[in-house]
Amino acid sequence: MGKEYTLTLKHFISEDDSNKIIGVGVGSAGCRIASKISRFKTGIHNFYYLSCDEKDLTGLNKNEAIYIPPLTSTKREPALARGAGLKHKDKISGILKDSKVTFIIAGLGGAIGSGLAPLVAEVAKENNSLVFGVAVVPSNYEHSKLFYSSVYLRRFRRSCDYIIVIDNDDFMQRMSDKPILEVYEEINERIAFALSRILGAFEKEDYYLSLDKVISSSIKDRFTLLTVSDRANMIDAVSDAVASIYRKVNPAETESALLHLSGSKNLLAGEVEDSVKHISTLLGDGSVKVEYGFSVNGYTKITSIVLASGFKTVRHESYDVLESVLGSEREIDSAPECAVDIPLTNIIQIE
Ligand SMILES: Nc1nc2c(ncn2[C@@H]2O[C@H](COP(=O)(O)OP(=O)(O)OP(=O)(O)O)[C@@H](O)[C@H]2O)c(=O)[nH]1
Ligand SMILES: [Mg+2]
Repeated sequence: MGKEYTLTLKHFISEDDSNKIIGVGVGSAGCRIASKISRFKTGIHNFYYLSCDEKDLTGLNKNEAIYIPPLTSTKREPALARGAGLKHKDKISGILKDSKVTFIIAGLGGAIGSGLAPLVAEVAKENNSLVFGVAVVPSNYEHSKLFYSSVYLRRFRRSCDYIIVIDNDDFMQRMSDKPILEVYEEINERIAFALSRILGAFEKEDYYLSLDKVISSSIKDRFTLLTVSDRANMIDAVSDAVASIYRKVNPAETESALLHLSGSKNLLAGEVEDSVKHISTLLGDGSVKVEYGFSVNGYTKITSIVLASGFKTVRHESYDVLESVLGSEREIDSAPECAVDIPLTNIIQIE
């Protein structure tokens, strides 16, 4: 394993550039989650919201809401959303021109997030930004979404420097008896809270992780998973967050892990130490370095947030049957397909 050279935030950003960390929510889920994250202190300075659906942008500040008119009002497909994005690439480029680090948040499996998020990542990279993709993948029961989410998870990963996967199923199981919109609202709050703690908890008494640590512990071209669990007992909360990792990847591939614990003022030093040891025995080959942080909240339960990196594949990639048949080396069309509306005036009909 042994990384010879570790990248840190300083490689991408100087102190003067510290307002150039940008968050972009794409599509319905992406916009909702990004808007929740914007209410926490995270070190992300500006948020933008991008969609082909005006409903996703209602109530947002005009300068932050970027409407990408759809190519057609009747069909919803990722390729059409990508085509619409390409037509308005200047709008996307405009918001990203000074970005040094870009977080792109999208739910995959629908049309807009799947089609536009990889394009936004490509544009951010063209502007020399370091790009984190935050991909929320659909629950198992959403059969109609799984194929696209699988295809576009791979596309999104290729377009980003780092990709963080969050599984709706981790949260759904615990909230199955509530109305779906309330469930999403609550999941979004949990995701925003988890990301804010991982990126830096900013209260005086907190012992924090940071974007710097996220960068130095993330493995390029590998998947990173974010899992969250709330339990009365710290070890249970950690075990539960790790169990979510086991359900999605081969845990032996873990190369690094960040652990954040949040609970009442009485987090015990011994329990924190046991949790860190526990996680290092459950993930990787026993030599994984676990960095940790903790924060205090008014909540009686303990929240355990784990960011683990190094996975060659995640379960959600396997819903793409073509990939399973052809293998990862071969693709039917390696270019990202997209629909464009160019008038074909120069084509002469041959009798
Ligand atoms: N966590 C969370 N997941 C959501 C939410 N809304 C939708 N999802 C998930 O994200 C996936 C993509 O859904 P949307 O974001 O609604 O899709 P879209 O990108 O807006 O594309 P369209 O289908 O064309 O509207 C879905 O399969 C759901 O699993 C949300 O508010 N929170
Ligand atoms: Mg939508």
